[in-house]
Amino acid sequence: MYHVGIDFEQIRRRYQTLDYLVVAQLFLQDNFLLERPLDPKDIKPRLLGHWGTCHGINVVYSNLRAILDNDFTFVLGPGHGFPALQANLYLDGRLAEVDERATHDLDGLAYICRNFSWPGGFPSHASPMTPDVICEGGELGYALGTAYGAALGHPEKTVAVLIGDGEFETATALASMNLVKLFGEPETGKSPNGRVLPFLHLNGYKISAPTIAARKSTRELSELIRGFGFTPIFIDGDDPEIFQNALAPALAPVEDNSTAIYKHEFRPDSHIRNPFFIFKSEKGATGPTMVRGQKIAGNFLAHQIPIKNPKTDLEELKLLERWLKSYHFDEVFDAEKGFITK
Ligand SMILES: Cc1ncc(C[n+]2csc(CCOP(=O)(O)OP(=O)(O)O)c2C)c(N)n1
Ligand SMILES: [Mg+2]
Repeated sequence: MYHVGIDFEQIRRRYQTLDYLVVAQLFLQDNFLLERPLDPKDIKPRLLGHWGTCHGINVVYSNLRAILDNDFTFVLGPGHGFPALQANLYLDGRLAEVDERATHDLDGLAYICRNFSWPGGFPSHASPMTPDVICEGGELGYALGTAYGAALGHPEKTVAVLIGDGEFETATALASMNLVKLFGEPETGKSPNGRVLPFLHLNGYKISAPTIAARKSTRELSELIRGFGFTPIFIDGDDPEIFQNALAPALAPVEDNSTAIYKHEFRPDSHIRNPFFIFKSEKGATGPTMVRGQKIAGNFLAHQIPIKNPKTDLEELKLLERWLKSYHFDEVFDAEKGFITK
């Protein structure tokens, strides 16, 4: 009953498009559609950005978009994943509302890619120039507190917030977990506050080490989160159907369930109080798995630029080309017409 109108395949295609846009921003200064074989001169002279968190951001954002349409505020803790946020804002036309150069044709695509992490262009992190941003995420820790602040006194608002598992080790993020107890139950319609939907991005790694949350058993993590007053909901991997199945019951308005169901909270379809999603995903998923004998995806080495020398090393250039092609961007974007489908 929850899935009327939700096209899982479309969500999956959206991930691919967004992931391509991320990789193109990170690496390319030309040949954005791979109309000819990738050449060293197509690669930016200085590669500066963060890949590892991006697919996960695209997954969470895309699934929220599918179920909530535009009716939510998104707070991004890992602001270093800016290319993913930018890809979503570009694809949805939100960027073009504030920057007329971000068109949905080749010029617009070139504009966002060339100017990512570029002097005078877009910063490498989310920033005040990013539409709708209320938390930069450059200094980790403030995402959850910011989300509660945004929902305070706004019962009409739904604020989704993505917290990195590294960020989850900061004192600020952990202290902000207590805010749930000050917020009442917005879902019942009896609170003056909006709804906060936290997502812990359990990708296992921070900059150069595994995270503490990833070292906990499911039970330990679950009990920790429950102890703060949330209902933990685990989402394992990026399958849109699994993701939507986790989201839908937690987002169902209370009035969809009867008061009787609400009172019997052990009934399987009962209203879920203060959901807290734990989204388990591989760091650097959909990117290169091995580079020069080193494990990249599912490792801390996926955090920043996973292929370091594509401009000077032909083998790495080919690897990057294969990676870009794996997203089949030519099926959604035409050199003359721009986006054919989204
Ligand atoms: C307070 C603070 N400490 C350290 C850093 C440096 N830093 C930038 S990204 C990062 C790793 C973040 O890991 P996580 O939150 O798990 O994000 P993800 O794995 O999704 O990239 C760190 C430690 C920072 N930005 N802010
Ligand atoms: Mg992490």
